[in-house]
Amino acid sequence: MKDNIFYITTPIYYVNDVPHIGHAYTTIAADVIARYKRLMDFDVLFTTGTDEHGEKVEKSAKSTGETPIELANRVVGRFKDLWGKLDISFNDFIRTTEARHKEAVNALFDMVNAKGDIYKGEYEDWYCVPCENFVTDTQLVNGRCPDCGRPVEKLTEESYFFRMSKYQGMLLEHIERHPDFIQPESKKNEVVSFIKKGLNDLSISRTSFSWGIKLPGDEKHVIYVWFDALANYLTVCGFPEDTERFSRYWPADIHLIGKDILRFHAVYWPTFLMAAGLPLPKKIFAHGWWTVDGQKMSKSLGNVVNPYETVEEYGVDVFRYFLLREVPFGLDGDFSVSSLRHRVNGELANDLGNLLSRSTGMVERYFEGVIDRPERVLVDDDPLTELDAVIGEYSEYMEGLEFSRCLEMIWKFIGRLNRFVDAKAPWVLAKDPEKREELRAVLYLLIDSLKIIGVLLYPFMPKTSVEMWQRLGIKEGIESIEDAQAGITKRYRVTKGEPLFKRLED
Ligand code: ME8
Repeated sequence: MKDNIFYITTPIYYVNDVPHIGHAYTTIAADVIARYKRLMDFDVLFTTGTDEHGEKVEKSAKSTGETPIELANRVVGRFKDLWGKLDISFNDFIRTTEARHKEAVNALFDMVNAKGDIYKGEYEDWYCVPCENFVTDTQLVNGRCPDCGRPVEKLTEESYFFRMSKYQGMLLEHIERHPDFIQPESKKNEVVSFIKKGLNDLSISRTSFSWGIKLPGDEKHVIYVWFDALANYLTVCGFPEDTERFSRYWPADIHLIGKDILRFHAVYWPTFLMAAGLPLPKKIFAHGWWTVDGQKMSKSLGNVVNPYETVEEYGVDVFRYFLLREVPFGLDGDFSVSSLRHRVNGELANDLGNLLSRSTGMVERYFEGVIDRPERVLVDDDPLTELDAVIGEYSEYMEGLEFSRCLEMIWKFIGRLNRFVDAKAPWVLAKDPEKREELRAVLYLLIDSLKIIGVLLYPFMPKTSVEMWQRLGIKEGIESIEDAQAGITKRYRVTKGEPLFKRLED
């Protein structure tokens, strides 16, 4: 077994909605990190799943005339299907209605209870059903939910409470001592000022509906959906039974989430874990939100980007590339077909696609498709002398989740190679029989560079990378960053094939 261990999670998505671009974004980003870590020879646990309990799902099922589990069974298929289409390489898919999860939630509850941090009381406050969140009077904005702006309901009920207030100081101290715990920085600051305003105890059970995990010892209550959902991160790594697996993977290296659910992950979750005496995740990274053509995405505006249709129309790798290239990870971004088209035509079809087709085309034309590694170095201005720097920057950006800068840097290298072709003008060298070895060296170097680009792009565009390798005649799979070394392949047998990316017309 590998010693390098890496555990990354996505949120588990509510089954009352079908998957949209937002869900796809988080999941693709997590996939890019998981694939990168595997290239770096890590034993990766990458998990996703669905959040199936709670009032919101119960209400939604009522409106569609299904039972909650029927609704969940139907919608979970949509998520799994989409992850297949988007080449998401998760290792485990958790549904909160599974028996293993109930066991984990009960165990976590018992640990917190044993600490004396759960007590029975009476709850009265505003509740936002879409957010599954209680809101105090002072948090309301114009009488509505401060997060989503929708109307809230007044709820009074008997409830069990978690002594979250007790952990305020410990949590602040943890955040201070672990500067990477909440990222990006701006989001961390928001969390810190929220905590400093004072943490209340948290109601963690409900009696007003029944779709959830029953509270151990008081079956009238169901466990609050966020207590239930957050525990999924423990369930998937074997908690509580499989202690070997649990100690191997927990704590998680990254919980990747959208900024909308940061408070649950950066305040509630760590305090639950502190109470249970379990280690905290190493990093919680909150990315930004997508708007569409400058507007908030919403069902009523009818502008929700459907990832199935986008992939059908443009291809999976174009979608993956666009989402990670367009917006610095952590900031909000805007989805528009015109900027997608612009990137496809410029960066994918022109810069990368052309480099591959002109390089393989010349090997076909001048060497009947077979290029051998030259014996001597004959080329000046060799772009591969910059390879160490490229790989160094690549790792730095990937570790920092700076995907757009990483891609930008790879494209700088692609640009450098395109300029190298123009400067060397192999079509001129080909006319002079005495320059045959120099021509071979130039073309070998280009093909070798394309192999390396295939490795670097693999986390982002796995299908494209594999296709590039196939065109270069490499039979092995892309497995390790070690594959991004220059000059180890003795012979390439290339085929030019169709353009890698089709240009998109207006
Ligand atoms: O919150 N832009 O599930 P959810 C970017 N079940 N990302 C977006 C987005 C947008 N416009 N809209 C949604 C839940 N997302 C809970 C999570 S975890 C223990 C429980 C993404 O189905 C983003 O990652 O509402 C956000 O955090 C997630 O979808 C919310 O998914």
